[in-house]
Amino acid sequence: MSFRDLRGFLDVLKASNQIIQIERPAKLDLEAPAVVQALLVKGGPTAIFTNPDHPSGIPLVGGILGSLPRIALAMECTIPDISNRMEEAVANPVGSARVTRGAFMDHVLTGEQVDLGRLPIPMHNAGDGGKYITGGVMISKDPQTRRQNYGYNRLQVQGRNRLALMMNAWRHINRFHQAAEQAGQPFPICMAIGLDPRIMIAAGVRVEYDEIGIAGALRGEPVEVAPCATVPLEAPAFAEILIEGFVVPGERVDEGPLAEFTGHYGEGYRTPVIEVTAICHRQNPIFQTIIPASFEHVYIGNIVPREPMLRQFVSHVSPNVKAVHLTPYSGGFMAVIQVDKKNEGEPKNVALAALMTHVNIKMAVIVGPDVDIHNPADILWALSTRVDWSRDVFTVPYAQGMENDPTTDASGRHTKVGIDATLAKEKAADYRRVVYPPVDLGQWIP
Ligand SMILES: Cc1cc2nc3c(=O)[nH]c(=O)nc-3n(C[C@H](O)[C@H](O)[C@H](O)COP(=O)(O)O)c2cc1C
Ligand SMILES: [Mn+2]
Repeated sequence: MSFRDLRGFLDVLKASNQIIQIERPAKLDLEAPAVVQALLVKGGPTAIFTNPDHPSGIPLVGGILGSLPRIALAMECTIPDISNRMEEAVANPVGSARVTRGAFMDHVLTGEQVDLGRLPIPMHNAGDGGKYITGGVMISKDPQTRRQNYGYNRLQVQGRNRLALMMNAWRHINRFHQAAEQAGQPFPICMAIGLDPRIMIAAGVRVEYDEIGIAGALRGEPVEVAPCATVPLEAPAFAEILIEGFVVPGERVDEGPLAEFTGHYGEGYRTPVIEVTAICHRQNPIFQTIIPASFEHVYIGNIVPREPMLRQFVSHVSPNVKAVHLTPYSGGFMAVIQVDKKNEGEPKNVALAALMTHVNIKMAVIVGPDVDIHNPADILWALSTRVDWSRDVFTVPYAQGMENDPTTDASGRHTKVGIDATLAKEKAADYRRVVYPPVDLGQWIP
């Protein structure tokens, strides 16, 4: 079943029992987002709300890429193959294909018609600073090279046609915006909402070229892009909704807080402001959101883009690495590596390599080939039964960490830890793992 847009992927999810349609009216603020979050924590399907309490009648969907089975469906591969597919796509980008008219041009609202209140933009959590667009992909352009960039920036509604734009210092869009602002130029942006999930996966990656090429590689053919209505940018032709506008030079506004991927609230920011010039949408659009601080947030931003790098680093020190995983419930701070060790010291070397892969990786757990790295219970079992805590653990004090991690000091440093949770070789004969045969429960439970 092939797909080229969010609608097509929703059909794939339906066919795989990965989405349920909720017709019962749900409150847009706090209620529908809490239901999506509860589904993500439970595992299993996510939900599309056909009746969120909003006058537009636009359905709300979330959690699309919030589980490994759904990510595998989006990437058309098996779960163990996700990091291979990603590595290949990043190494072999496929340029986009320009079409003259995007489907989003069906309805173009400009001038006085621009009103963000027309869209079902939720307040996700009572601790959030307001209504936020979190599930869209931000498109901008390097004023020097003219290449486009895809990334994520949360947008806080500040009025009918104004949005606060949060950009971390090291983002590509931040560099482009600084150049425009220094020249006193309004900076054009386009927020595309409701996309082919491969575009969403691509936008989470950091590369020095236009990320749409990664989406093309995952698709196996170029992604169609079309000119925006009011800004000099190109957007995915089959996006459900576009919000176009310009960042006003010199202006700043109070923004936040919003649940961060670490599972904690961060401080508020002073951020630039977007003046919206157009809202474009397809016939019967669908509004997509990402629950802030959810597994989906972490999978897109911290896991899928980084697992290929993690595998490269640990495979460099050991040919016996079988699989790697960054875990969603750890905010991507914990790496779990499965090794079929040939030497007793090998797991520690693998842990050292894992901790070097990315500044965010704070904890490396090495397990044996009999441990399912996608099952938290299995990992905790290995930690509980196979670790001798004074021999099998090493710490690296004062290493650079991710500054939003609550354990970091004022300069962003904290202690990293490596744990050898493999069974000691001399114990292997005496401590065989208890295993029951796999069962297809579908055959036993109606
Ligand atoms: C759901 C989600 C929300 C994000 N929100 C923001 C944000 O508000 N500001 C920001 O600077 N980065 C945010 N990020 C991180 C980056 O935008 C993202 O990782 C991207 O790869 C950066 O693109 P770049 O390398 O082109 O700069 C978010 C990531 C995700 C997945
Ligand atoms: Mn980029």
